[in-house]
Amino acid sequence: MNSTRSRTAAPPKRPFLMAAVASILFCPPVLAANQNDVSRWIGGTASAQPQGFSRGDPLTLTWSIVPDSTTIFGAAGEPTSGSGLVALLDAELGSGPGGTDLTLRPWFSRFSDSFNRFSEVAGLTYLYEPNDDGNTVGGIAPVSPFGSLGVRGDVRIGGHPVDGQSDTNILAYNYFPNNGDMVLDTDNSNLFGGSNSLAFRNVIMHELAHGLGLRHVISTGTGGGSFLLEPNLSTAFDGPQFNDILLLHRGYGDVNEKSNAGLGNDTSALATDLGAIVSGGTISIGNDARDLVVGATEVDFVSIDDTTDTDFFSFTVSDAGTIDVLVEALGPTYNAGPQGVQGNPNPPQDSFDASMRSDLTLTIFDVDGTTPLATINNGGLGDDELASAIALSAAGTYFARVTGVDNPDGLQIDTQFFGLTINFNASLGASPVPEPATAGLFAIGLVISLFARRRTA
Ligand SMILES: [Ca+2]
Ligand SMILES: [Ca+2]
Ligand SMILES: [Ca+2]
Ligand SMILES: [Ca+2]
Repeated sequence: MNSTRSRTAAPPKRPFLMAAVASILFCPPVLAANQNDVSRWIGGTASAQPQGFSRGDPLTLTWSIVPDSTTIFGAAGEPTSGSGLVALLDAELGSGPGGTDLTLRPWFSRFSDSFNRFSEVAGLTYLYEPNDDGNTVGGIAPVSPFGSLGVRGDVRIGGHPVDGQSDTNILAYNYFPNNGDMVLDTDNSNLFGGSNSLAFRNVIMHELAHGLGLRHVISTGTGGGSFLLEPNLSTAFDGPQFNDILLLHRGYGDVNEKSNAGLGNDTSALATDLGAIVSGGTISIGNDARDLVVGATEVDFVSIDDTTDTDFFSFTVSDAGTIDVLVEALGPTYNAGPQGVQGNPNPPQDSFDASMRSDLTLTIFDVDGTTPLATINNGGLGDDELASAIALSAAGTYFARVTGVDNPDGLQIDTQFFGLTINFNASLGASPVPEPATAGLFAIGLVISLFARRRTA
C-alpha cells in the first residue's frame, strides 16, 4: 500500500570521511548476501564519550531542530532552500504558546518520544539541545560543523520541499555518521502534519537509525520480518523491531553499556545489579529478545555485542545455599539481506539465525568478584550454558559473567542476545523458613521451570 513511499539516506557530507565510508556506500556485489554492518559514529560528538568510539561502545548524542530559514542543501536532487519545518508543524498541529522554546510545542513529543525510545533499547543517550545556530544543513562543501554544546546538536533536524507527495516519494532522508542530520520532506504535509503520530514517529525513528550508521535491510518472503529499517514506511509496528535493535547493539551495545556514567558493566566493580534473590526465588533478564515482534514498551534486551564485550551481573543472597544459573542464546531465524546498491535489484536474502552469532560462556564469581566458582562452556553456537547447583558459602553479593566468541562465518553481525536466569535455594537449616520440606518442594518446581525454558536447538 505504501510501496511508492521510499526513504533514502544521503551520502555523508564531510569530505575527510568520504574515503572511510565509500567502501560501505558503494560496496561491490557479494555472492553470499549479508546485512550491511553498522558504520557507527567514530568521533565528532558534542559530548565526551567515556569509552571512546569503538564498536559496542555507548554513545551520547545531542539533537536540535534548526530554526526556519536555515539553508538545507538539496542532497536528494531537490533545490537547496530554507527550512520550513517549524512553520509546517505549527500550522498543522498547533504552536501552543509559541515562542522559541520548542519543547512547549504540541508536536515536540513526536520527536522526543522517538529519541527516547532509542535510548530505552540500546547503549544510546539522546539529549535535546535547545540551541541551534542555523548553520547550513548538509552538502559536500561548505559543510556544517559538528555538534557543540549550547550551540547546535549533533543530530540537526530540518525540513524543506523534496519531491512532493506522490511518484518517487521520499518522505525524509538522513546523513550517516559522523553527521546524522535529518531532512524531512515538508511536501508531505499530510504525513508530518497528520494526526497519526505513529507514522510520523516511525519515519523519525527510521531516519534516526540511518544517523547511527544503519542501512536499509530487506526481509521478505517465508521467514521475513517487518523491520523499521526496511525501505518503505510501515505502521504495522511501533519503533525498532528485533533486527533493528540487534544492529543498534552491534554498534552501541545494550543499555547496560551506558551504565556507571558511561563506563559500562565489563568488570565486577561495574556489574549490573540484579538485586536480592530470596530462597526459592528467581531473577531473569533479557527476555524480550525471544521473538521478532517488539512492542512499544519492551525494553528487556541484553547482548554480547562482540568478542570484546564482557557483561557482569551481581546478585545478593541472604543465606548460604546453591544457585542454578542459565544463560540462553536468544533470537529467532528470519530472512534478511541488503538493499540493491543505487537502483540495482536487491541481492538474495540469507536465512539469519540470530541465536547463532556468538558462542557464549558463563562464569560465576565469589563475593570478591575475582575468584571463579564455576566456568561453564559446554555448548557451542546457539547452545545454552547451565551452571547447576553452585554452592554459595555465605550470604553476600556474587557475580555472573557472560562472554562470547564471534561466529567465524562470513556474516559480520556477531552480536548475541541472551537471557540470564538465576535461581537460588538457601541451605536447609540456614533459612529462617520454618518448614524446610515445603521450601524444598518449591525449589524443585522452580528448577523444572528453569529447564523448560532451555532451547532445544
Ligand atoms: Ca515526498
Ligand atoms: Ca553487553
Ligand atoms: Ca558489557
Ligand atoms: Ca558456549
